[in-house]
Amino acid sequence: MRSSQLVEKYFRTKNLPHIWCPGCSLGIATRSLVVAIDELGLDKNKTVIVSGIGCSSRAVGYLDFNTIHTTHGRALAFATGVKLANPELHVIVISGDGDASAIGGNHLIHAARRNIDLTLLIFNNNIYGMTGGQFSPTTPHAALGTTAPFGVVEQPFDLVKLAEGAGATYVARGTAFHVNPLVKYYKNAIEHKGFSMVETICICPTYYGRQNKSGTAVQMMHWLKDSFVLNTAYDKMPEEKRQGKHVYGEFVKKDLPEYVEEYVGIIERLKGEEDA
Ligand SMILES: Cc1ncc(C[n+]2csc(CCOP(=O)(O)OP(=O)(O)O)c2C)c(N)n1
Ligand code: SF4
Repeated sequence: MRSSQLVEKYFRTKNLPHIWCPGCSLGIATRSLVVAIDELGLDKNKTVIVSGIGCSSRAVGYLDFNTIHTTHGRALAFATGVKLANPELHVIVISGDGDASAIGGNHLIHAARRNIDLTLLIFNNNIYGMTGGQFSPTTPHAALGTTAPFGVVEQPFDLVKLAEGAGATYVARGTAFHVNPLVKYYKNAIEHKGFSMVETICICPTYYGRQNKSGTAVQMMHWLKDSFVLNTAYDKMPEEKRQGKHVYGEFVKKDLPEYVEEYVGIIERLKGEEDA
């Protein structure tokens, strides 16, 4: 489908133009989600998109689905309620790196542990964009932020490893440059039964880029292109070529009992015992 048709079908045009900064990649991630939904043929009325608070989370204001713009860090809690109330719905959560892994970190690990059938898309720009460039749990060590004017002294989370370690049954990482694989990961995540997490490496030219002298938005996109390597290719690279490279790809795909099915199953069993 052409972009103009996608906009007509899936966006609340009355809320456009968007307020993201020029060069911000959040629009690319949002468009990739819409393409994934369109290619999967999801029913808009059976699709709920939930977000927290942040630049990333503003996507739900533009998307013409059943949407909830919740509180900072709590999107997964709201999404859990929606899914339990109506298991037939596709429930997709959009969250920033701060939203998902700082204030919302506990919700992330427990949603993953439960293997509840939600799709979490973390738009990771390595910074708190909306509030002016404070460092987040994914800001690289020694990078600058408004709350780290001499460099971050902490080590960052690897969100893929975090989600995998917590029990997520589908885990992938894409980038805002590598759009075709990104759409594929979004589709696979939505189709997966259980907790799925896709991290999308985004760029924030306004706060991360300016503070860290990363260059223009175009130069930051070139950085994504040049430094991210598909995991299967990375595995074959000699050690010396791996320096400075990051990986994207699918990392976890497995089947485990899903939380809502188990929960509903217990209710049905107890009802049967009562009736007997
Ligand atoms: C309970 C609460 N604490 C703090 C805030 C302020 N706040 C709003 S967005 C945000 C961080 C956003 O960063 P991130 O989640 O990484 O999203 P981005 O804006 O970078 O997309 C913070 C701290 C808030 N709205 N609510
Ligand atoms: S502050 Fe950063 S993340 Fe937020 S809209 Fe601007 S470029 Fe995008």
